[in-house]
Amino acid sequence: MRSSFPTSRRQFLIATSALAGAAMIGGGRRTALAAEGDLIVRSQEPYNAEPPLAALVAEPITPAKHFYVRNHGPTPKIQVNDYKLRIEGMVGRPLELTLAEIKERFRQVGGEATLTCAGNRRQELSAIKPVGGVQWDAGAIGTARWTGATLAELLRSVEIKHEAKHVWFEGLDPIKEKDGSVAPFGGSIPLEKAMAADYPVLLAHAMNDQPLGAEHGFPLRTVVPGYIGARSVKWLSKITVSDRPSPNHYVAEAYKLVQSEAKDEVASAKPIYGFPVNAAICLVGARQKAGPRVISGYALPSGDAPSTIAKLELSRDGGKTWSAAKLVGSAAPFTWQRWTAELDLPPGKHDLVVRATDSSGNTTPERGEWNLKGYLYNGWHHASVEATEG
Ligand SMILES: Nc1nc2c(c(=O)[nH]1)N[C@H]1C(S)=C(S)[C@@H](COP(=O)(O)O)O[C@H]1N2
Ligand SMILES: [Mo]
Repeated sequence: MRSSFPTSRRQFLIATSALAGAAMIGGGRRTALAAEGDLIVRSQEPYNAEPPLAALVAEPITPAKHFYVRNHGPTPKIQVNDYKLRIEGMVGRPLELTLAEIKERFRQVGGEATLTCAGNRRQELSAIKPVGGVQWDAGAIGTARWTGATLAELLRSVEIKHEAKHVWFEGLDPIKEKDGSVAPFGGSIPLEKAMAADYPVLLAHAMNDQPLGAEHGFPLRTVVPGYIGARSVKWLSKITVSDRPSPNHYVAEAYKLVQSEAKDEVASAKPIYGFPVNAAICLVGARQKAGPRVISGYALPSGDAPSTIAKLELSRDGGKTWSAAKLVGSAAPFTWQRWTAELDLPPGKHDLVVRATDSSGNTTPERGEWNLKGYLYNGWHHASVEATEG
């Protein structure tokens, strides 16, 4: 029998009550994450890790053990019984909710969305001119099925004042800054995005139908479809409705495209919200026998507006000639799509390149634009392969 949701598998659906029950127990254990070797650790404190690229594209939904972790500070250990989410600011009725109340009072919605770090592929940007920060390969990206209440429904229940324009998020992780001060990680999104009815922003307590793991934000995080991962705040403790973007360091100073650290330049640059169109080659060995083989990777439509991948092209001669690759599975906005291509490589060295175009007409550029913090690299992704005789 055909699925009763032939076109909406990847859309946001009302979650089953079984899940709401399952998510009450467990969670917060590091065992939900990886054994050694499932992730490549980029830094131990704070913990930052990404999967090997071949593992990343093995499945359409990234299992927790292969889901990158991007932490700015220590992972807070939270007792769910002590946990409360506070909603304040430009609201008629400030509110404090336990996790159980968030699950019981609001409709539970589930859907797939890709998270990607703004610093994904920083290694390649660093190759143009070195930048600081976690030196990510192309694995700081993953797609999960998230479940929780919608931010929009929660905000409607607190009566937003008419001058409100932005929604701030604050986490429970104490981050030590260079100047010695300690402050929580924060995010911020425009109110319009917070209220979106399609592809809603979630207050997620489950990832792939399991309670969030400790590293991924247990017990609750935001998931903002289409936006850089930094806006999907983990260990969420506070939501503030305001007429301006959050003054938190990670909104007001970090996560901006700048060429220098000059105060004026940083202050006037806009915070990054949507992620750009992107594509990477993931499964191909650096040395292999000549002959036919299948290679694969991922492509991500731009998150600025609902889009899907329209064209995925592969070159085996460094970008001189291109042919279309095959997109795998169903397409959905704000979600990656995997691709495969069959190649019959003659002996010798080959410079494989991939580029993507989305349905809004955005195309990955030959070279990404250099910026001081190394964000949003989306230049054509190369993989060198040496095919050997016999
Ligand atoms: N509280 C808190 N939330 C956070 C972060 C953090 O350090 N602290 N890192 C952000 C960044 S930069 C990214 S890319 C995503 C990563 O989510 P993940 O670790 O679940 O993959 O979480 C975001 N939310
Ligand atoms: Mo990130």
